[in-house]
Amino acid sequence: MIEIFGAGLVFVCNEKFEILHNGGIAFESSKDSILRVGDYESLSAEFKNAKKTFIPNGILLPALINAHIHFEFGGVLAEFCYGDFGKWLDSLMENRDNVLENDAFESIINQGINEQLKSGVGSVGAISSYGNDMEILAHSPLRCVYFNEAIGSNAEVIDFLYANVLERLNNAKNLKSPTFTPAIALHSPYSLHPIMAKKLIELCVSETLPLSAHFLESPQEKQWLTQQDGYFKGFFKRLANIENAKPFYTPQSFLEMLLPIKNALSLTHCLHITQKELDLCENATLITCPRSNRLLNNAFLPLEILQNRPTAIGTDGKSSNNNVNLLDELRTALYAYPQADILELSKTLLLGATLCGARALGLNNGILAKNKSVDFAIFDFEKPLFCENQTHLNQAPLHFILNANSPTHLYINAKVVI
Ligand code: MCF
Ligand code: FE
Repeated sequence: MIEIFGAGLVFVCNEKFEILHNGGIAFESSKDSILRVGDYESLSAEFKNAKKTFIPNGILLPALINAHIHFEFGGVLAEFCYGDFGKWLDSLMENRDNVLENDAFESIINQGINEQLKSGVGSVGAISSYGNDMEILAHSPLRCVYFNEAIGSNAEVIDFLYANVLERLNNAKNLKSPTFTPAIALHSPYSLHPIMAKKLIELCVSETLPLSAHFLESPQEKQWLTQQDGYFKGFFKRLANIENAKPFYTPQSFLEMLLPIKNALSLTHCLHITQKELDLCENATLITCPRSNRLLNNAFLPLEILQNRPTAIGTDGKSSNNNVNLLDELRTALYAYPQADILELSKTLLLGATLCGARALGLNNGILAKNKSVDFAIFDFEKPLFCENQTHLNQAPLHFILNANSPTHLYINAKVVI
């Protein structure tokens, strides 16, 4: 059976941010491939026997994509220190075990998943440091790119740590499905030994796995990689008792290491990236997490970068946020750039939560187009989000970010979720 869903406004989420009035999408029940996108009346005429749903005051758009989230830290309330990256990392190292060894672990992960679905998120880039959230995510309705994170700078235990990443990756491969993609995360240039990084990059290349890394997030990381000095010098002395620790990479050598990657590659944060470095990683999609960046690093991704590079958006974990609601993240981002034209910014941010999210994760969704995955959401409103006489200057993307709360319909992988 063919199904048609339509709404007063459709955000196609292609690069030019096309908006259809009284538009819709058609697909075959349970087949994860959009058949047609267009005018609702025309679709209804073409597929006469289709099952039809039309929401007059609704906005139909691709299901949102939270490109960077740590579900495992979902139990954090006020345990970590904000306002300075060094203080945050110290507080995390001190409290990590308390936070993670929680009897309510399963319900914490499920809460995070429900928070995604309830805000219209259909896909996530889930960074997992330990693997405990793997089974729950694999069996959830979310489409999940599951990044098994590698971390460790001590060469003596690198074999053990590498074996641990491989074990988690293999477990994830056994759970692979159309909605669960195993992937690799390199935690960051300051925390990962190059022996392990290189092996994992080779693996990503040979098995075409998506790869993600935190990159140039803090002034401390920048100072460490470019001047071999500052907070991280003390960090390695305290943590590993290394007297004269040296960074493993410069920003440039880290990026050069990633050049062979031809499939999905994402770099999260990048608050301190230079133009030269941006040119060196043209194969990467940036991911920005505005609230996390404000809380840990007192900064937002520079507007020129947000506007000129395809940038996905994520909430990060509750380890650096008050919640993992992507709509709240979009609202914060809207207020973070007062120098930007607010309507253009709204479109950029919505593409960050759809089209660019899909690019970051290597997914076939994030846009309403023929042959793309049937991942969409409809949000209904009491009134239309635009005035009839203003169709030439449609501010609906802005009003959507301001007012969207919870979808009335959410489809993932051609299956109804809400
Ligand atoms: O993205 C933020 C800030 N930057 C780095 N790491 C994390 C973030 N949120 C959670 N983390 C985790 C990371 O996955 O914190 C630990 C890792 O498990 C840091 S260990 C140096
Ligand atoms: Fe993160």
